[in-house]
Amino acid sequence: ATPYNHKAIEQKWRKHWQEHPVNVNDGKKPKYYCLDMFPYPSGSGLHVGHWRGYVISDVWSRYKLLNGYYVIHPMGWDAFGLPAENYAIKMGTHPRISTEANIKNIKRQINEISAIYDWDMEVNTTDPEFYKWTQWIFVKMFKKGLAYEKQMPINWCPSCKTGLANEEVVNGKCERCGADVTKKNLRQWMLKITAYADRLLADLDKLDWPEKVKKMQAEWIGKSHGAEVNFKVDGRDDEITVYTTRPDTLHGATFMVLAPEHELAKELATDETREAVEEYIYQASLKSSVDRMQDKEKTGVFTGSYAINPINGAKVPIWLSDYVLADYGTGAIMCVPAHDDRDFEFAKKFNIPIIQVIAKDGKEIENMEEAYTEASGIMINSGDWNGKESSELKEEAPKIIEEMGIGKKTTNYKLRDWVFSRQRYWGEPIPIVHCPDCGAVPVPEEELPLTLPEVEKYEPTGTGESPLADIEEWVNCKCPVCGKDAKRETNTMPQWAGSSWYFLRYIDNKNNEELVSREKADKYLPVDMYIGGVEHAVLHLLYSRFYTKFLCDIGVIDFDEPFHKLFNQGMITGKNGIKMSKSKGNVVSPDDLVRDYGCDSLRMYELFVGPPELDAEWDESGIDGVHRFLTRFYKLVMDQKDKGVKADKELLKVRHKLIYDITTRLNNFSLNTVVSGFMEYTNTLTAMAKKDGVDKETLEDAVVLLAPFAPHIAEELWEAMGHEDSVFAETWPTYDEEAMKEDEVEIVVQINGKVKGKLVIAAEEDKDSVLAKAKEVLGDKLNGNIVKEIYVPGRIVNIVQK
Ligand code: ANZ
Ligand code: ZN
Repeated sequence: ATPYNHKAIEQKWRKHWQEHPVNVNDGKKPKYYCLDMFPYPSGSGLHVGHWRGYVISDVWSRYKLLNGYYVIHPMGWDAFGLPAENYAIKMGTHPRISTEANIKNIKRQINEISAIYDWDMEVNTTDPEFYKWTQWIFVKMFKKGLAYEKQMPINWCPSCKTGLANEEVVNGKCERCGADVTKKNLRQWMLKITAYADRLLADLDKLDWPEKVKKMQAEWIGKSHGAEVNFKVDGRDDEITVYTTRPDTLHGATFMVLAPEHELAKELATDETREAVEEYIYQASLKSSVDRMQDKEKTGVFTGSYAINPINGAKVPIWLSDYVLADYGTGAIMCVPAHDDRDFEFAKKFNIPIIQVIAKDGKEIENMEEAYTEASGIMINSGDWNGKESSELKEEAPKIIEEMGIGKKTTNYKLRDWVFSRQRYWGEPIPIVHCPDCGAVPVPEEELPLTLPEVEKYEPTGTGESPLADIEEWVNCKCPVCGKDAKRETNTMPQWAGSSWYFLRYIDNKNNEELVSREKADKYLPVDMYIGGVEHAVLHLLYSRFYTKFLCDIGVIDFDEPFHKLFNQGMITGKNGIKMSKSKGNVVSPDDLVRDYGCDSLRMYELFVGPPELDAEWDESGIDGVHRFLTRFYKLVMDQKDKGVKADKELLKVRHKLIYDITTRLNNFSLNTVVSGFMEYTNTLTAMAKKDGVDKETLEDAVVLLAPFAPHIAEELWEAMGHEDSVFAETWPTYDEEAMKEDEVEIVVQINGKVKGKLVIAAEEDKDSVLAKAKEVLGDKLNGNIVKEIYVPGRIVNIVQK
């Protein structure tokens, strides 16, 4: 037979599959929806790291196909956002044009993967027919009171000249450009995701997701229980309410801290402190919230005023410090330096008394060197509460506080409403009209999409308005309610808007009447498996869950969680674990590898580099080994297929073990060991072929098993074996446990736990017979008094002698 020629084979089948798709909806098969996180069509194209996720999802899709499903496996483009816009600013090319060119190039590259994408389902978030529905969802949210305007200090990137959501600020820097993020007071559109906080938290239980991701989401939502306690300001009418999760420590509160933005911050200053207080408030306004949370030396200023601790009447100083955030809890805290690290550090620095109120063994520590932060121990220095167990008191205290009339039991969330406006050009226009009489009025639904007008300059104005503000004929309009002169909203939506719901659109992407027809949604949704990078563990997934719940609530769909199962693949890095990027010059393009080794080899090598959930360093030399394996496999099947060999017991055993190993490893997503399994079994079968030959049925099963991984070679071999239908019309082989059983096993023979010999026995041999044989093997090494004889079936005999 001719040797393996990947080029000819891959070309042939690619063409064939185009004319005869292997994944068709016959209306009878059950559906399986396997979704990739859709890419941003960047100018630099795909590298081998991008391939990994797409290969994993295609393997999984083809596996489901072979299990009798109609697989929904779509692809599309998340194409609004900053990179295209920044490119437009630099080169003067309209973002639409550069985006279209990038999509064309990436689509060509993606087709090299030979995945079973259904391009009829393609979506593009920048297509007005798509963003019509992104705007429609906004209008629906507005009508339900979930989209609202707010004047607020937001994270501001001075370089991108746009507002950023908290999520887009990483270590105090802009996620996009790396510039230091500051604050700016701007009118913003907000989405009330907090209205869904409880459901977003509780429904995590429904999901078959990695525990790690669920935990990250739960932490982001950050639900905590505690109490609000009211402290009177000494000598004034004012009251300061604090939020605490540790009301049990109330007797230990020796000072208070307010966020510099707190409404009383300035007022509490006295003549002596006023200057310092105002300067401190000003300095804090320049920092981002993320900066403030970070662990660095505490700063603060004494206001000059005192408050009264309501539990014991103690007079405590009121300070300002930027480690207290204005928008969490009440923006004011009671400080218990003995039991909180940050308060301890602050008290040490500013010489504030530290009173221990919880002691591990009931005894006070003489010189505290650090806070005692455990939420268990015996209460001390706490009046009536002395002697109580603190963990119990923690639960009880909110009620006691409520009964005393000094506060109330509360719940808090870290989750904030979502800053949904961007002062940029390349995004969905927010479909709102501002009328001097009617206020903010939504664009009528039947007038959507509100299309993005052409502009001449893409630069953000830097004034906090988007470039759209400069286009008068677009901005000036009539109020949809009263017909008077009005102005359009000029902010656009963030890049997350389209990606929060795109997965609903694929299955009905040409529907002009509805976002998705309910009939189709009921039939084909939700997503069964979602595959993508772990960098989206919090935001994208949280936003998508929020949108899905909202669309469920208004009856568009009938389910409230979008993604049943989630798999996060690890990143492929360059040498030494460095992220692949154009700027580092370590990008490996798949194009050359496909040419030299073939798509099948690259697909399998992408899996072979390591456990798919972990990062892996790219080492090109390994692909040769995978290619050699496919060459051997090809030769094995071609040489043996027509020999008419009958399967003996040994062959049956190998066949069923092969099916078992590949199937279980695949089900566990242990895809790298699937590839090594194929290599090992191919060696075994090649050795058997040299002796008595290999039967056709075993070869056929092996080819079907290989098909999701290396579809072209599998299809070629399948045809060569005389089949007219595609290998993907087959059913995934099943294994027979009986046939897999070993007849004989080798066991270890020990004396007093030390290995002294080996023994081959029948797999089912009984204990007495095995022990007798083991003693024979040991012979005169058995020279003491036997006190115990142990047999671990199929593994070890251990004789204990004295
Ligand atoms: C007294 C206390 C004693 C506290 C103690 C902790 C330990 P989580 O669990 O994250 O909700 N806190 C409240 N509002 C804050 C704000 N705006 N900025 C910074 N810190 C704030 O944390 C709640 C705890 O964080 C609260 O409980 C409060 O400090 C602090 F031994 O109150 B605690
Ligand atoms: Zn009006």
